[in-house]
Amino acid sequence: MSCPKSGVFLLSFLLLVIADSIFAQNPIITNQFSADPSAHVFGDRVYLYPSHDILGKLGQGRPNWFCMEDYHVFSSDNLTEWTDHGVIVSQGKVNWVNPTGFSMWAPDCAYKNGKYYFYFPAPAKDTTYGKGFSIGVAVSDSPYGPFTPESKPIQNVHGIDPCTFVDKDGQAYLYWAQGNIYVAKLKDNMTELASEPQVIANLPEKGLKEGPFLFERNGVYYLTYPHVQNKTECLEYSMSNSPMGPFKVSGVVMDESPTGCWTNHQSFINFKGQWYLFYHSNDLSPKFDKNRSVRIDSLFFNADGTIRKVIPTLRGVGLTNASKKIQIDRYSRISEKGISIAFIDSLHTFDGWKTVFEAKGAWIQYNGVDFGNKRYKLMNVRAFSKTGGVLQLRLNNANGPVVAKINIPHSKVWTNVKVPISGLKSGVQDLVLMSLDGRPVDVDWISFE
Ligand code: FUB
Repeated sequence: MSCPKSGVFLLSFLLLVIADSIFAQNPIITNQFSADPSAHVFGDRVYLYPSHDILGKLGQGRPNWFCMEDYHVFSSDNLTEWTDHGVIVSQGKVNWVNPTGFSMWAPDCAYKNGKYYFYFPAPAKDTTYGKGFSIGVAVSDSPYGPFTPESKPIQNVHGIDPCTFVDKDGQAYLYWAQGNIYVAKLKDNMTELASEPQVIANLPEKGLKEGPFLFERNGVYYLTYPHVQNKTECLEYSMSNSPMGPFKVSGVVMDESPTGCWTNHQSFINFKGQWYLFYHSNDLSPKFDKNRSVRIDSLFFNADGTIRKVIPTLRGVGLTNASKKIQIDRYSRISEKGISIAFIDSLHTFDGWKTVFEAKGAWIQYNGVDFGNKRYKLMNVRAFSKTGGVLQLRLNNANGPVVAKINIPHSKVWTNVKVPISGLKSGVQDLVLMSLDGRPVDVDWISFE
């Protein structure tokens, strides 16, 4: 969904200057936990509306469960550098929400007629609106807020995981989950239903379904949803020629999490001609899967319109500028032996990861480093080695030409090592860092100047 460019985007630019910048591959948000990503293209930027998992304290919602107090919005114009615009809605500032619920679950945002509508589920303060979750709306003139919450939740809607879809004819639809997946038309004001909620039929009956996200491509409407077929949630989809169905179950977009993260949650965008899948895993909290992190990978369609399964990657999407810190632990490929990825400090996972080289010939490959037209002469390596060790930088693959030899000195602390490079071509390159002597070396990042 796109919207007219206006003064809003000038203001947006000014705000970006003061907002927080984050650079990352997968996971894309590394300054906090983030889950249930709902991504949209508004103007020439991608806006991301995730849930905000926190580690709950005693009295904050249900112990050892999801704990969410507020929502941030993030934006990017290249999918690799994200700006955190800060909190847009929090439980204490919506008068109908239980301020001790800590259950601000999966949200969504839509644009219509010059306004942005942010939809969020939360338990209400009292039972006037029914038990369990209701769904509220907050309205803004810009995609990053300020959002003003409506004083009441949407009438006749009970459940979680709202998703809004505005069709080409301007008709908006609201989808949500409550055991089944429901749909209703929205009125032009986007805050009230225009039709009775109806259960979407023909979806899998066995196993939990939640998190509906609907998008349209070439006249086909894709209803996507996490579904538990076996132990944890897969991302699945159904296709139709109408936003209200009937839908036909069509396949799996992403298999169960390889790390055992019980939930997954998805959104899809087409940005500058490429389709992307936003989803989540528990990268920054491997021992507690209710503290999740948003990821992105590229998505492709078959000629018949069906979706090709997405294999989750650490490398994620987009190019990485050669002069920035290149986190090679978010690799494209890795040798089978003698190398591993670990947290820099397992007690402070937000410090990120390192690559641990432990055998001669072990290598890691990071694709898509953009050297542009600049003539780079030096390589920086942030490394740690108690013994000292020798690494090599190659181009293209593990057998490609050597462009740098890096002697890492033995040290008790992390050290920045600078070495000359030769034979490096301009443009976009795939890089391989390899251990030449097998002595143990940890690498945090590399960069070029
Ligand atoms: O984030 C809390 C809940 O977990 C969401 O509402 C579901 O979709 C699942 O991801």
